[in-house]
Amino acid sequence: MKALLVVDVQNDFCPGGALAVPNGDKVVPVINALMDHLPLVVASKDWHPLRSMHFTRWPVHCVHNTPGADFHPGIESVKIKQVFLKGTKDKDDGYSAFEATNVDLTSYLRERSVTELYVAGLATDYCVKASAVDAVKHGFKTFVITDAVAAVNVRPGDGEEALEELKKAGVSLIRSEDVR
Ligand code: VGL
Ligand code: ZN
Repeated sequence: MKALLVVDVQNDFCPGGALAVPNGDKVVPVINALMDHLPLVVASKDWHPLRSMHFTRWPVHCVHNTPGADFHPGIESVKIKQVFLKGTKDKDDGYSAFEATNVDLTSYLRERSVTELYVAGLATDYCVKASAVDAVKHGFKTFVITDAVAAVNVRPGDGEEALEELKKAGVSLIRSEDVR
C-alpha cells in the first residue's frame, strides 16, 4: 500500500504568509494531481500555540485555529483522510509529521498496511526533510517528490543541500510524473 503525505501546505508558508516559502504555492497543483495517483492521502499541519519557544527561532506562524494555519485554499482537502497536527507544544519541536500529537502517524500508516510513503509539500529544508528522514527510520520505503516541494532557503542552497542529505538518508527522489 502506498500513501501520499502532504506536509504543511498552509497559508503562512505560501506567498503573503507569515513565513512565506518562495514559490510555496507552486506545489499546490502538482500535489492535487498526485492525489489521484495514490490510494491514501494524509497531511500534516504545523499547529503552534500562540506562545512557543519555536517563535524565538521563527516569526510567529501557523498558530492553531488561525487562517494562517489553514490549508492553502487551492489544496483539494476533501481528499485528505487524516490531518496530523505537530509543533503543538511550547518548544522548538514538530518539524516532523511523525511528531504529531493528535494521531500517531506510524501507527496510522501501519494499520492501513502502508509500506511506501510519498512526501510532498513545505518546506524542503525543514519539515519535508525531517518527515522523510523519520519515515525511513520507521521502516517505510520513502520518496520525496522533487517538483512538489519548495524550500525556505534561509541560506541559498539549503533546499538543494536538504535533497542531498535525504538521498544519503535512504530517501528516493522522484518526479511527480513518475509517481504511478
Ligand atoms: C516549518 C519552519 C518552521 C516547515 C515549520 O513546515 O517546514 N519550517 N516551522
Ligand atoms: Zn513552525
